[in-house]
Amino acid sequence: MQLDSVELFHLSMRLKAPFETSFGVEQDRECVILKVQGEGLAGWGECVAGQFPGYSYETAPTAWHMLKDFYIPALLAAPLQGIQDFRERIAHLRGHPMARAGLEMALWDLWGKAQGKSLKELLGGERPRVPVGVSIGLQDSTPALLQTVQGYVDSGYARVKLKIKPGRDLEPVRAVRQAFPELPLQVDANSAYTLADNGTFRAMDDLDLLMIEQPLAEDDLLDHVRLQAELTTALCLDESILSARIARQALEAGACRIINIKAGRVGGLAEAVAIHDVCRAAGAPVWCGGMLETGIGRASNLALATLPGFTLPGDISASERYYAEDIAEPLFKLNPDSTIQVPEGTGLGVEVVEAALQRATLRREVMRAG
Ligand code: NPG
Repeated sequence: MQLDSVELFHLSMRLKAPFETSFGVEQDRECVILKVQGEGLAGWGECVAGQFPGYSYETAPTAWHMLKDFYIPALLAAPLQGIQDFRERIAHLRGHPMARAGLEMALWDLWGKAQGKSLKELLGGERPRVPVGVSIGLQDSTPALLQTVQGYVDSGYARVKLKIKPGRDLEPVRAVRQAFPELPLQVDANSAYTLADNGTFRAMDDLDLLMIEQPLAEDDLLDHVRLQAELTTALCLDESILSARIARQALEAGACRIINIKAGRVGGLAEAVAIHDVCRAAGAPVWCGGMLETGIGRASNLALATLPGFTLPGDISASERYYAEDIAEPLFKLNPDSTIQVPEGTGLGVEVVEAALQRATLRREVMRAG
């Protein structure tokens, strides 16, 4: 396929409510949107690197640099034979998985449109809709948290994830469990603890949680093995799982029993599918994580979550949970059974609203082939 150009957009979008995690508060979410054009078609992708290096070392500006100076020149250097061709061209470049995943997503969208297939079909997905939950950031007080949980339960979410950090963990999580005894509930620490905090997690073992996500450092599989051995609750790894190889090793070692898959974190949808396959072979359930994506990235997450190993609800909430104005249509709505319909159209199956995109754009640049 002959490609003509790649356009980069650095966006800042105001979240409906600030989102607080153990690494900071986000009110305006930044990301980089990619538009790849060729043969009269356009493919869109979303790079999830944000404003500051809290979740990962990548930021929207570091992604911009990698895209502009390395990945896009490699892509535009020759006609594209397929996704694997792109992956091979950049395989010698170390790190920056979010930057490469954003561009790869745009290529999947373009490829799907060229083939007349949806992303779900290209990935080998099965289901027309996927089970979803909601992730709730740290709240100012326990009453505020209970109210927020109640609001999401009332709007139909059948699974809730709570963010925790040292000092804001047992008491609020216990209160939610007490108020919602039957609610499928899980917690996410975003690496904020060490093994010395094992007492906190032992106490959580009594709260009937679906899982405890990423309690310890990203590069610390060994202590996760030790912690998992002390608990009956399953540990789930997110930040630690950077590739299919690490996923296999983490499961083999017993560092976790569940894996959160984010295509952005692992360098793209192809690697995400490889992780899914490793987990499925090992009998470990997976679910699709979220990074507060716009409708572009959420369409990609929905397609990924149709693969058969995604047996747990994803962090893929309805559009209205995130932004006053999204940049893609149609908006995703929550069904009464806490699922979301997966787009059926070709590629990602969403249309970008260019006026809304422009309103959110901080800077824009076009790079052309040859
Ligand atoms: O619904 O997209 C969503 C948010 C899910 O909690 C969520 N994401 O650590 O998984 C995470 C967290 C996150 C958000 C991480 C933004 C980084 C940036």
